[in-house]
Amino acid sequence: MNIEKIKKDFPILERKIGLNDLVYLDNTATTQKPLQVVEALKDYYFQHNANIHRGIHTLSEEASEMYDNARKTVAQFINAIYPEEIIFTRGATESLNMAAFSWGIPNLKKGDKILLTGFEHHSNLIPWQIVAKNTGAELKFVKIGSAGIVDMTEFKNALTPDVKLVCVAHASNVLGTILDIKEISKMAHAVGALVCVDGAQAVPHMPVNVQSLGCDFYSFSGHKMLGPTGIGVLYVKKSVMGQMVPFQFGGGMIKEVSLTDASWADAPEKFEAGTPDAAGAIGLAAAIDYLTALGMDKVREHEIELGKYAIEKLTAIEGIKILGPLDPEKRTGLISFYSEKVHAHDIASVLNSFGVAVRSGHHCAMPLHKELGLPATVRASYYIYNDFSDIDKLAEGVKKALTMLS
Ligand code: 7TS
Repeated sequence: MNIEKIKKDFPILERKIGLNDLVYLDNTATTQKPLQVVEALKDYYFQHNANIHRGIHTLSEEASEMYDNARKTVAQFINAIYPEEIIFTRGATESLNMAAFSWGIPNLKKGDKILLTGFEHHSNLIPWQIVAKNTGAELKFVKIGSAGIVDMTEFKNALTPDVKLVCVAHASNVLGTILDIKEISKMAHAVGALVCVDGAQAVPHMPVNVQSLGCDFYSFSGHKMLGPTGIGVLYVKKSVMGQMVPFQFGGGMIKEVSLTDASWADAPEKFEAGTPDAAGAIGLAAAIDYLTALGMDKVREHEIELGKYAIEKLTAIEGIKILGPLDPEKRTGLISFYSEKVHAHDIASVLNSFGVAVRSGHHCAMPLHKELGLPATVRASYYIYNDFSDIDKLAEGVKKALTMLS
């Protein structure tokens, strides 16, 4: 990948933070947006803006077609069989809440188990806590090994016949660990459980093929993959969609309405009540076109190279400990670390004074941090526009922070 050329598509990367060039290493939280995505939004709003599927005037027809095409683009990107399997949401959080409320509450009961890992993001934990409270089902957790890796034998043993749903992150937003979803789907289906995947940290970083993964639900956010904020996706396998009830009610999702009753449109409209974020979907499709032109296998290769380099640089710093697997092939594009002497927020603050943007804290994975006995960690996360010099600046900044503060 030609990183210099890619950087030119991201005007924000020319910014200064104080006197320093911006080094943006907070891509797990959100990525920056290329000109092509902003141009697609501008073109939509300035040339085609109308409410979709509601008018027969030209603009409404154009906007509707663009929105429908965006759904097809998403379906192709993750290799869903039917575009109707793609439900647009506000983001991964809303997607997971939809899976929980539309499928979990009506289909689970007392005695059923929901299986998760101990490293789930709060967005793939709390909705299931609520489902458990409302249905009497119980949550069950697969332990994470010391190297941040989930042992497949542990997973298999946890898959008792009372497990009706497995809800796991494809990649952890703290450890970086990538789970073998294909194997998990096979094992879960063998005991009759469905599989719901939180792909927020996977889809932006690696080729994802929902048919080959074999999962039943797959969620992700547009803003973590060059797209706009406020748009996300819940993929639901067609054979499972019939088991779901609508998540929200109102315009756009009905077939027939009387004063006292209503019936629902077919999916995906059934799950997209109200005026959808057409601009967001079109912006997401532009982001997907951008990533597809680069090649998702190339994106993955680039992140493995950066990961290898970042692990080398950070492990060489005395007093720094890295979380998650040390093999870059087993992790996605992020690296979390800590010092026993200097608080994560202080390291992040010193890094910021050198223009290096990272995140510090519990990264919305408080149970994992409690399990590790750490109040907070620093997380550097890289993407298509980062290069080795960004990792050098990170490592230099961390060394300076340790010298200044310990
Ligand atoms: N799942 C995972 C694994 C995530 O990392 C995130 C966001 C979400 C779900 C929720 O996505 P949202 O777009 O709906 O907010 N993770 C992070 C993070 O690690 N730092 O900021 C947001």
